Amino acid sequence: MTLNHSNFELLSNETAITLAKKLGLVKTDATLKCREIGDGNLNYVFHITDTATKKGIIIKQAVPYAKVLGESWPLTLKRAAIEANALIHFKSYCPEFVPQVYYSDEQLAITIMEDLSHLKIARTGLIDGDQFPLLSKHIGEYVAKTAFYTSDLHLEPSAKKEVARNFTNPELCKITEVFVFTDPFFEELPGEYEVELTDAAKSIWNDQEVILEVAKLKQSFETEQEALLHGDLHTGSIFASDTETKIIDPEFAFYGPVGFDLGQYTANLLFQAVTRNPAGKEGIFTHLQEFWDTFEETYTSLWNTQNKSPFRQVNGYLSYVLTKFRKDAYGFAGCELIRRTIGLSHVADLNVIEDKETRIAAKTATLKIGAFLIKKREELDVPAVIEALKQHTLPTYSTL
Ligand code: SR1
Ligand code: MG
Repeated sequence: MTLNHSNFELLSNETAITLAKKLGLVKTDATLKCREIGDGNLNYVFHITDTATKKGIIIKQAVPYAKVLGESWPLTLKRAAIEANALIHFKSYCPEFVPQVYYSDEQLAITIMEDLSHLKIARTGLIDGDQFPLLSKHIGEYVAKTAFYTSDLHLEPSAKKEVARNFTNPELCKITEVFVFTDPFFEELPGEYEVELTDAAKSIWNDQEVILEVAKLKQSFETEQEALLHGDLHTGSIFASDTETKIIDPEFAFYGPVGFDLGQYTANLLFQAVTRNPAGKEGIFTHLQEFWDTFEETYTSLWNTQNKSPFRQVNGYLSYVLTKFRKDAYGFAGCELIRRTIGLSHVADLNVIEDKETRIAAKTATLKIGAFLIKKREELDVPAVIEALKQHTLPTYSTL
């Protein structure tokens, strides 16, 4: 469906409040405050709070271009509807890990949802040294449930294809195809990196084994329809506290290979593992192990109790599926480590390191580990990845 942009109007703090009142989502006689708090790459986010009760709501609005790239990169407003539908879909499988959607409007490209400001963005918290003891178990459970319940093992084949059709998301997939799987792997294509990283970047561009494996991973992203993915499951898409976890921002949702969600989360833990001192690294290794253990345990339990496939008890089938997810995931994780280092969209985990020598050493390490994961993905498990991480020590560490 083509949207008619003539009904689109960018909200302001004032019109956001007027809209919330009109929809009955806030009291009309309340004293309300609104702030635009969007710090992501694509959208605006309005946070409205009742100054007396301190209760709030969030209005997220897409604009017809990628905010970070400017109007030169037009982007469908339909992504707002995809995000709202994905939140509703994922919440039906994992109610505790997904925010409540109160209202959405496809023409205005808005989603109005639960205020999560009592939580912290997981990336920020991890950089600050927050432990988030349940975070990775929760994400493991979330990925297992969404991967299983949206797959052919649970949905009737025709129902699954209908869901997949509704989540056809070519423009957002194109961002991933370009920024994650293409540009970072060719010297002549757009990129952004510090000059001191040139040699390390060249060693990726000149490594034909890496480039061939990335071509295979990109093909898998483009062609496999295993399950409905979040599609951008980095630690900036997660709110967390010591007890609670909420996964937000599924505007990149589409039917793709399960390893992509697993790999993005894995890679974003690895940024932390690289930048921390040996003791801090151990905390991240625990997250990594808990994430993978919980994912595999939850997926296995769903397989054993709710799998509708006549092949479910065939010896070796579950193990084949889990092994495929794992191999794909480490490959995708490698691509994410590399694109966030020399591509166009960086991560604070690396960029907050003030000391230049340490920062360059950290970025050199993420490039090397990225290439290692891509090339060795068939042989890896969590202990092998931890061993590889331990070999990268920085000249000075954060205090974490
Ligand atoms: C142009 S958008 C760059 C990145 O921001 C999003 O969060 C996705 O990760 C995308 O690749
Ligand atoms: Mg996002």
